[in-house]
Amino acid sequence: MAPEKKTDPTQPTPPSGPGVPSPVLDEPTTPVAPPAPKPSQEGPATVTPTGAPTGAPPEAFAQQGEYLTTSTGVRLRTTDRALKAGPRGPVLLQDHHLREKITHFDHERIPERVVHARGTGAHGAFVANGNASKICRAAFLKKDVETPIFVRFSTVAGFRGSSDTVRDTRGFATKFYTTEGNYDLVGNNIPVFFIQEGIKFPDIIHAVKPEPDREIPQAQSAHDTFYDFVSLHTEAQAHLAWSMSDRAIPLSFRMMEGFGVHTFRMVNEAGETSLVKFHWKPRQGVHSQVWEETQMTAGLDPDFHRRDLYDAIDAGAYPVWDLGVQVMPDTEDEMFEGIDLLDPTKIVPEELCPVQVIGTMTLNRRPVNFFAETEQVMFNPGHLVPGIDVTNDPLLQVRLFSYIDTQITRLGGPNFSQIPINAPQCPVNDMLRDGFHQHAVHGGVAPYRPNALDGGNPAETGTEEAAFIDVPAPVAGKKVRERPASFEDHFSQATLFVRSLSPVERQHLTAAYTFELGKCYEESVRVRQLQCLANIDAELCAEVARGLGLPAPEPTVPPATDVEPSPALSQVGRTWPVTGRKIALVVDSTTGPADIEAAKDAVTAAGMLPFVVAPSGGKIGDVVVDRTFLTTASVEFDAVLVVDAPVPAPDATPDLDVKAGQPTGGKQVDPRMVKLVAEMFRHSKAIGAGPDATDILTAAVVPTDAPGVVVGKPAEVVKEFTELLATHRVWDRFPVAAPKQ
Ligand code: HDE
Repeated sequence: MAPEKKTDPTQPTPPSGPGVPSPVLDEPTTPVAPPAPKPSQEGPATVTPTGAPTGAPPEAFAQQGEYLTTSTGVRLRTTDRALKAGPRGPVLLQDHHLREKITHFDHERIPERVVHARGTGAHGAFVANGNASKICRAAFLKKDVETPIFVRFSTVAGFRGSSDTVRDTRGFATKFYTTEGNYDLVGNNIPVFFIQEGIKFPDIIHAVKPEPDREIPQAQSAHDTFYDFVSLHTEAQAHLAWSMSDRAIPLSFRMMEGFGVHTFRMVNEAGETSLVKFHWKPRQGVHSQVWEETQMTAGLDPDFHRRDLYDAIDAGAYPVWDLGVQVMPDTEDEMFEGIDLLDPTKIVPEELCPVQVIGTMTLNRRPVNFFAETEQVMFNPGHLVPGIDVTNDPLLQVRLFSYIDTQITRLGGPNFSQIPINAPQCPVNDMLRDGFHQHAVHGGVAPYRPNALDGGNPAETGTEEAAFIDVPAPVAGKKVRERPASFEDHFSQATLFVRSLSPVERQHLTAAYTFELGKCYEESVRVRQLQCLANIDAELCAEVARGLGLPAPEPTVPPATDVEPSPALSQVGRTWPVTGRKIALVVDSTTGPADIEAAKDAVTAAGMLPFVVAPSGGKIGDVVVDRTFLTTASVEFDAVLVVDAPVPAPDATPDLDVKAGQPTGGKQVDPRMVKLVAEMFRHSKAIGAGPDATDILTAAVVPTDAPGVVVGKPAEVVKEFTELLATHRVWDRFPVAAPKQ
């Protein structure tokens, strides 16, 4: 137990809460106890796998006591001054604390992940609804069972310090700490993959990572080596189409779907098997940024997604996903409606096989320590529990090898499962011993089987309770380096995806291809990728070719005429809850506090989050200003309501891309506000203005009768916002080119 925090009873409790300025504090001189370690920070188990006490107190590896010590517990008088031969003399080598402090610091970094280096983690819980029990015997999928989980979202290509809002696939990895051991669902936010066989993974990653001569570009696919590879290795084209779509620029981690990608095998109590594909469906909706927003955000707030997730959790707006499965019969050919279920470049459209919800995940706690949890967590698609098994998908098969292997370098040895974030929350009794960073103090003398000296411990379980041997399926065949003929179809699923998009999404897709290929120096690479586009969709190819100033080639494969679009693949056309959407309430220092309160109340009553944005910080009456024009930007909000039109402040930035303080009907308006509104208009976000605030709209060249622009009292505007934001953006405002005749 950590000692209780000491407070000085002679001192009054300082006032706290929103709007109360923080007192300026001196460093306290009375020692106080450190914060209590949370369960996942506690040290290793107090008993060994064979039940012998280890002697380690649970909190052995977190902070204890009130005083600064060395790593071996010796109290220190100071950590500010090195031991020297006289105040002006050289530093003495015998200063143990100095050497320990510097040496530890020198070794604080571990290698970042070879892919998915930049990530953001959160804790939560998964509650099963029991629907899966018909097809799966896993204990954590039984009705009402609640399982602790840890999720890590990531980008694939960028380094650990790269920005959140780059165009990339996002990792969506979930660790379920089940009573039967850890189960890891290590998926992505895109349901197909670039390659069909794991042996090609180093190739695609070498191609997308910064080019080896100059190490540029960072966290981008818009470069020659990437397009050189994907245009030659055409099985990458389906994933590439997804990557060029809005799916690769999500608005928030909270608003992404997740996919297991591969087909897995589930086994029920009766031993019957089914083939399944996993889907995470966000209750918050599936939303993306627009390209210009990603560019702005990457500069204004490179931690945009991380901050968004943690802000939401801190605010109690816990993100929720439903976990669903597409269930397909386990036939000998492992095909469904002509789709090869072992090919990870193919999806099964939801219209052909609906997603059935089997449980719900809520993220409700952020890590206490980023390194200890988010950086040290390790996932492995081979972490399976009884009832869930792999298939022969040749990509998945290689992953089963890679994920353990990489941790040996990354986490410095084979004992990474003992790190608290990775440790299962059920009894562990393995016969793995020793190695770097061994924390368990194993008792007994016989870490081998069979043995009699440790009483036969540990015992093997019956087949029924065991994992990894769920399906004793026969395996036969000649040793060959070949793949099935169905794997040769590289374009039909890209066509399916492209044709399932709404016109505005298609326009974004065209712009993304044109931008990325425009960044390639080599014309031969651009031409080759255009050839792939010709094989996917002639119109898309023609539009991209026009943008590049190159001729559109003829297809080299028969055109896919029988592709049925899958509406489920489009993010447009559905409505979603508006809960938690962020509304900027723009005010002036002269705006009446009652008007601001009324606007805040209307937004809050609609379940959305109001942010008061004013020319300067502090308070207006009793209302706290949440953001100033200096500390925020349009990209932070889903909609703006100009409650009052601010007049230009003396420090208004003069060099904005609007006419600063341009007169509108004789009144000056704040150019920073004009910039914010103009950007939100361009990004097709809802815009509202109070009856006295329309000067801003005029100055921002926003017609009051444009789609998604509302003028009225705050309550009326917010009411319309709830409808406008349900579709996320005002899609009608995007200039969609007329379809070609
Ligand atoms: Fe990964 N992948 N991967 N991957 N992957 C890693 O494991 C690998 C693949 C995915 O937040 C690495 O611990 C190979 C598909 C996620 O910690 C590494 C192949 C999918 C994460 C690795 C694949 C993924 C990783 C790097 C082809 C989606 C981040 C560090 C055979 C279904 C997990 C690490 C986290 C991480 C290898 C393909 C998702 C090197 C060899 C397909 C979400 O082991």
